[in-house]
Amino acid sequence: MERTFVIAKPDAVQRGLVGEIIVRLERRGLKLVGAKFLQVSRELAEKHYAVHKGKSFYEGLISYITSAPVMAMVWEGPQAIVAVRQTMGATRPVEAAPGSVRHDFGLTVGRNLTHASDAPETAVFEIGLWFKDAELVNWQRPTDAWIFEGN
Ligand code: DAT
Ligand code: MG
Repeated sequence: MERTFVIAKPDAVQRGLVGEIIVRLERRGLKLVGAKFLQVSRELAEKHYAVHKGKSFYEGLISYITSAPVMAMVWEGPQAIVAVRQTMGATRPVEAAPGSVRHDFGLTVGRNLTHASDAPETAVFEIGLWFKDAELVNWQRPTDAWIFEGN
């Protein structure tokens, strides 16, 4: 089963939307296997967003993600990476599909509420960066047979 890393960013926390984001992922059928509420350090932010270093929006992105607490999570399911990105919507809220989190709650790319891993290698890197193995919970959910089947 695939795992992906998700952040409810500072704007989501400040606006009381953490529960809304969790509800949407739970309702989709994804399974929560890790979660922590934390204030992100500059060091962690720089590692997480290393791929964007040097871009025009980099400094703004680092100050945004470190500006207030976040909820960091790991979600599991078939094709979890693409499924979660779809639930979150396109990077720019005005380009995100109606019904997605970024569409339904956002307007600007600098306050787009969530992060979600974009590929299998990124997911492995980000989960390892934010969580220790012992912080991830392997658990059984009897309803899975009613949510997952084949492809
Ligand atoms: P995503 O978060 O959808 O994976 P990304 O990895 O390309 O998007 O960029 C990371 C974050 O950086 C994104 O959520 C918001 C910010 N960002 C991206 N492009 C931007 C831009 N052109 N101007 C301002 N912020 C931007
Ligand atoms: Mg990204």
